[in-house]
Amino acid sequence: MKLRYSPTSPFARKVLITAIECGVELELVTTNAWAPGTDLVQDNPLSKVPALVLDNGECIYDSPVICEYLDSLHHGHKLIPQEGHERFRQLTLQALADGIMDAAVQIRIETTMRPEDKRWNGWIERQQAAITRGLDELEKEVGHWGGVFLMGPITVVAALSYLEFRQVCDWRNQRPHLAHWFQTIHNRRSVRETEPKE
Ligand SMILES: N[C@@H](CCC(=O)N[C@@H](CS)C(=O)NCC(=O)O)C(=O)O
Repeated sequence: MKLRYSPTSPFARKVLITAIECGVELELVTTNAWAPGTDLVQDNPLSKVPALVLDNGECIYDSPVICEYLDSLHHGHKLIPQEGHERFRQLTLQALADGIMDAAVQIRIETTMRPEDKRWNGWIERQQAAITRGLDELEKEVGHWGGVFLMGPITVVAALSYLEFRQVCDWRNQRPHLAHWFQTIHNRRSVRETEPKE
């Protein structure tokens, strides 16, 4: 299986952590989704990474779908509970952290790719407000995650690291519980070995 990814993408980071937690080996193929004429579109018509190309040539995309697929490949403790309330709690936490990453990526596009005279500050402020509300929700919820590293918290790690990596905001300020949890989780191999790099 080949993962088309970028070492700076928080969505790809989520998949890399998940693969390690599931004990699944992936061949990594660095792909620039923005490169004009990229062949990524043959695998993912949306031209986004991550995209997982299976051995039979089929492609699975959108990081939540890839993670669910990887979780289906092992018989150990599932990162996404298969049924019941806890399943939807994990999926909702994943959606919240994915939303924070989406908003952070939007800010980055707006501030580094869009020509300065075409920037829309109202759009940046809207994304920042969504990130702030999302982080406040995480600070309230973090005490309920327990010691297990399931799909929700995995996505939160990818989101918080990305905010720091791209200096989107100082999320630790005024969020001591989240900061403490993040510090603790950093000792995990899957987290240490997948740090974003330029
Ligand atoms: N919902 C997608 C988001 C993936 C995404 O936005 N990837 C970015 C990189 S961080 C990308 O490839 N952007 C290229 C583009 O938007 O054209 C997922 O969860 O996989």
